[in-house]
Amino acid sequence: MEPFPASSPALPRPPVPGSGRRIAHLDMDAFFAQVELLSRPELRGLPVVVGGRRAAGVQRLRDYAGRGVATTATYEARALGVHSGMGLMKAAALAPDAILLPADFEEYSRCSRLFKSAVAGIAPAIEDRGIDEIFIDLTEVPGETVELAGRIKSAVRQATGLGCSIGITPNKLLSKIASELQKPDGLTVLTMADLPARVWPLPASAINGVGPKASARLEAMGICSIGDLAAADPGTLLAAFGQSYGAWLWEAAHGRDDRPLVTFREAKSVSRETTFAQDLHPRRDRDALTGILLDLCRRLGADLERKGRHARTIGIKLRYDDFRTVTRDLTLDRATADPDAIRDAARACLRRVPLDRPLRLLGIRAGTLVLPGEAEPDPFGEEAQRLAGMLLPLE
Ligand code: TTP
Ligand code: MG
Ligand code: MG
Repeated sequence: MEPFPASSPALPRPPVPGSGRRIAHLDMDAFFAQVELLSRPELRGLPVVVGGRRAAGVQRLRDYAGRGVATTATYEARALGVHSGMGLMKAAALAPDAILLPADFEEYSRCSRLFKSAVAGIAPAIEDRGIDEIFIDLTEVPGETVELAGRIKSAVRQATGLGCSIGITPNKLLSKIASELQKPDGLTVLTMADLPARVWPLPASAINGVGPKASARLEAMGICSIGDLAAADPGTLLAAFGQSYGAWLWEAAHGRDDRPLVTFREAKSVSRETTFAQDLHPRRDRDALTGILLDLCRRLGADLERKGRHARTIGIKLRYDDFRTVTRDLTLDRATADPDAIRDAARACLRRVPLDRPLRLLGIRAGTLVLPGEAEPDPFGEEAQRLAGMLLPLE
């Protein structure tokens, strides 16, 4: 077994990737189906499948005809063999009495934002991995691991009424595997010492990044489990899969993964811009420009709403008729997705650029995206970094 270096308890240090980290992966259980059950509690405990057309409403799976697929199914329906991505006709053959509900993506997005905000209230360093899952860096969050995970699960349930499963390990790769191990309502904490007993017996395809093609090739080489992969000759893997993927496979099988979390703060900005059919003059075409500005602000606000993010900075981009481009931006006191607040910020930026010649293009950008209501001040922000910097010379 590889020794796993623990961080020094005596000195607070900035976390070193891969050493002594505490990374959680949280994944909602049967997400779309659970959300549906919130408004239809009478269906709890029954096999329920989400998919199909909205117009069809609620029906028995046996009454479905068409080419739709299941987005997900409750664990009761899974016990009958139904799973995500399965054709609904095939699912009907396995579970004719199951209830089929149409999908309501807006509601799932709303619940997604709610559970992520609830977690951010406890642990703000979050990497968004999609509608129903996140990585959370718990390294710097005070509290014993199991107790902390319990608090996170309660906060998610309180905010949404929904259950989730959490895996906690030293890195993202293992946490993603661990969160699956005891679904639903699971909590799985693994250390590197647990690797042989808990991870090596799993199929190689349990590693995120080993798809059907790679696992078929591995199987053809006699490598079925993660343990087989860990025991394989690295040279053989390099020869079969190439330098980079081959080496990665071997590292992954040994549970090694130094990737940092990509948190919201590092996430990209969103922007909207428009090039005019004809150049517009800031004074002569003032009304047309105002209309375009308001439209861009509305769209940008809707983009942020859809992403479930608020912006801390708003910027503008102007291109003049001679193709010179200028940008200005403004940091807001409060993060926002409100089109009116975006418009006010954009106008404040516009007052800081010369508006004396025709324009070809106007753009608006929302940066420093955060979760609505995300705890402020940011514990991983300037102050924490300044402290980390001050402590560095002691190392
Ligand atoms: P998953 O997290 O993969 O699945 P799940 O939450 O339904 O079930 P569990 O995690 O407990 O195993 O996906 C999250 C949601 O994404 C899921 O509820 C529906 C949607 N989805 C699809 O629409 N199509 C798919 O093929 C998959 C896998 C998921
Ligand atoms: Mg899920
Ligand atoms: Mg998921």
